[in-house]
Amino acid sequence: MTQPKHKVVIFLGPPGAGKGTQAERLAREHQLTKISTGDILRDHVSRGTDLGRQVKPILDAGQLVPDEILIALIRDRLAGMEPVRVIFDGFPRTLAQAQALDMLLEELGVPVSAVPLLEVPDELLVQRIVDRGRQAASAGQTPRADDTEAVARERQQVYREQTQPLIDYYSARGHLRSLDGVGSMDEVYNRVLQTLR
Ligand code: B4P
Repeated sequence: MTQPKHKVVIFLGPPGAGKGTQAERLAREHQLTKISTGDILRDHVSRGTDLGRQVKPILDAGQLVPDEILIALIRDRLAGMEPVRVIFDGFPRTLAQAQALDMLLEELGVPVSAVPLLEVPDELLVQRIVDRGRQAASAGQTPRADDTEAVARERQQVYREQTQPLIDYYSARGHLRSLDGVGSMDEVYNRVLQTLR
């Protein structure tokens, strides 16, 4: 089967829903480039760049980094990409970001392929994030500063206020594919594949 030239998959879902986990495997198995804004920002923080110093307190507090910064980062990532075969993990997170992404894709003449939405109950989300923090600490690694219960709850609140409106945005455009994000990573991955068929 020939693969479509361009592919743009946008993972939506609350913090800890498993966007990064699923996007990673999908990218690996389907020759797509994963663009994770969380990873890009954390990389800047760990390298101590100007941007990293600017965004560190925002990440640590579980708030969103200003739209202009994220939009510029994504514009840079997409520049010169041919064909455009990407999975967005963590972007867009606001309506302004979604509109900017639509404009960038329109300039490139590339349509959105699908927007899988991972649905997971709030308590399980907090549990996953807190578990990740504990596992990192017990493995002798430095846990993410935002992987604490208090910051996880703050991130849920930010999601509800600023990112949840994107569900209607992509639903109105016919791109949204809701799926159950509860179950083993393999089970969820199989559901992701079904939504993309
Ligand atoms: P992200 O890095 O996107 O953090 P996340 O929402 O926690 O990730 P995700 O939902 O992908 O969960 P994951 O797969 O890791 O953002 C961090 C911060 O960066 C934001 O708070 C913000 O400050 C900033 N930022 C990023 N993008 C931005 C933007 N566009 N605009 C403004 N600011 C932005 O999974 C979580 C845990 O669950 C893992 O431990 C995983 O192992 C586990 N898990 C996954 N699937 C599971 C399953 N099926 N069963 C059990 N556990 C599972």
